[in-house]
Amino acid sequence: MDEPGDEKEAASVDQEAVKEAQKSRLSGMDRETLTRIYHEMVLVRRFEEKAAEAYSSGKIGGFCHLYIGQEAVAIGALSAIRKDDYVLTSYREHAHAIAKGMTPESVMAELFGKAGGCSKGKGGSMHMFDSKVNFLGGHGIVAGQIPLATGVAFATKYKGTDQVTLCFFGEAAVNQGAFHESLNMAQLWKLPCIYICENNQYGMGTSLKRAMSLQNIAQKGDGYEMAAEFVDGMDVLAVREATERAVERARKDYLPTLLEVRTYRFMGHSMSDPGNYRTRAEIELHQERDPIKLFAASLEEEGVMTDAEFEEVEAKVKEEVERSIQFAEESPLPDPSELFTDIYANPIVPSRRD
Ligand SMILES: Cc1ncc(C[n+]2csc(CCOP(=O)(O)OP(=O)(O)O)c2C)c(N)n1
Ligand SMILES: [Mg+2]
Repeated sequence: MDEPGDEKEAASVDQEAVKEAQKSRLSGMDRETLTRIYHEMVLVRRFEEKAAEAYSSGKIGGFCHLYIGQEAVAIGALSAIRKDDYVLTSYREHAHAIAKGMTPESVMAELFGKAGGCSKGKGGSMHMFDSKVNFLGGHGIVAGQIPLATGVAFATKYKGTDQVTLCFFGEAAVNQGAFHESLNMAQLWKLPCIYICENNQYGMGTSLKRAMSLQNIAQKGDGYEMAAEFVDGMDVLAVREATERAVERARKDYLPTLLEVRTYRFMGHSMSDPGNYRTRAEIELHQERDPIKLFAASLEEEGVMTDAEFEEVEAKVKEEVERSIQFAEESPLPDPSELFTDIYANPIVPSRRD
């Protein structure tokens, strides 16, 4: 690593550059869209802060991977698609689920393992799913969603629709064969799939630098002659714009795109991660480029939102999150009769022990 002092300076210069770029982008956008994007970013941040509290007090169990720090990626990309487009992602999916139109109530109740959850309380944090809004998971197997999304894109093209599929995954998934096989097929068959690599620079406790030979992920698109872009994942509007370009390519010409979106997770890999593999100073450096603070600063400096309006968003979000907690608390546990419903394998349940 370079001298920490140098990095710090680079980070603050970068922050100014991002703000300037954001400000020039938002000048062409309407106020309502900008406010909605900001609202969604704050909603998913506060939602997960509350989920972390509920986890610590034992109300949520099992695995729980938070998205705090990465909000600009899901919110920016999903702001560029239509309601009938498809989204698939990994286990770090609470934000994508909510941004795709699932209610905070159905996501929080799923975290609590309650019957009112989107997967009837049987999936938990990693298995958010709602086919009504074309959100097809929440997948626990690293890279498992990539061939599935490729198949969804194949299906939409086969049916002759102009829907696109967004497929999100972490940078560690790029080392899996499934990534390469899918990109090869998508380019060869011209499938309207947008592959969005959320490069948060760590796969659990392993730094990208220790695990990947070619770390320029966007460049890997060249191996398949696929259009690819590197995007600043702390700038919500940069993510939105890059996704818009990819969406146009996919809708008009059925062409796939690979986006490498550089981001950073502020929390551990999961709620049980002690985080010994990185320093507090490193985390703080990235927190200076907090995507929500950067966007808020741009909105304020350009006169899009006032202090009173920022407070209004916080108050509204607080209510929304409180409602989701109350819904989750009050929702019943799944009935034991649900134990064998919605599962692949048909269990042979012996009626008596022989
Ligand atoms: C096939 C497979 N191998 C290993 C694991 C264990 N595992 C869970 S998350 C993870 C790291 C994935 O990192 P990345 O793809 O960068 O996503 P991030 O967690 O950073 O969002 C690993 C190795 C798994 N779930 N599936
Ligand atoms: Mg990662």
